[in-house]
Amino acid sequence: MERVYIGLGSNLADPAEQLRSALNALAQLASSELVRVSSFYSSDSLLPGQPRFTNAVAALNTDLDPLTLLDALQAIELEQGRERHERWGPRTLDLDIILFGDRVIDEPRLKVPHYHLQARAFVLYPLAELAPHLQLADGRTLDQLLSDCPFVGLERL
Ligand code: A4P
Ligand code: MG
Repeated sequence: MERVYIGLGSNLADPAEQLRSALNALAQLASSELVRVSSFYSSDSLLPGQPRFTNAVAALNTDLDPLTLLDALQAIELEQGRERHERWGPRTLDLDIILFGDRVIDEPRLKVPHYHLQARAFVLYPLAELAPHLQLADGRTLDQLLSDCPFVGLERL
């Protein structure tokens, strides 16, 4: 099994409920075990004119290969996110693979570590709850990333 960190985000009218549904689906993924979930955090959207987001990070152990996991995450997004697509735009449910073990993946459909990791407090701070001593494959520590990305505008729910 490999340890994977998944970023969850929603800006539906009840985003926390959207995240809880997604976590239920993650808990039922084949060949995988949902290990821990961070607190939920609220922050303004990076996309102008959209409602605030709720974000969290989940730790998953899995035997799935990365693209199979991505397929599964996209199926969950479609099942639970698409229904209200028109109402809120495309950000109803976003499931991102933040880290997949120590792997560095650079495929058209999948870039790991997630490309915006270092710039996003709403990913870094929940990740730090689950893996405070994490070190990336390139040697950067989570501590370094956190010190470059202040806890500004983030509200722990
Ligand atoms: N893809 C490549 N790498 C990955 C990966 N590591 N994990 C590809 C998941 N998917 C990955 O994704 C587009 C394509 O990225 C996928 O088909 C997959 O093959 P998407 O989720 O359909 O599109 P997207 O979400 O618009 O792209 P992205 O980059 O995830 O959007 P952003 O930049 O994350 O913007 N503000 C707050 N406060 N909180 C948020 O969560 N999120 C966004 C979304 C904007 N503002 C936000 C938040
Ligand atoms: Mg995404």
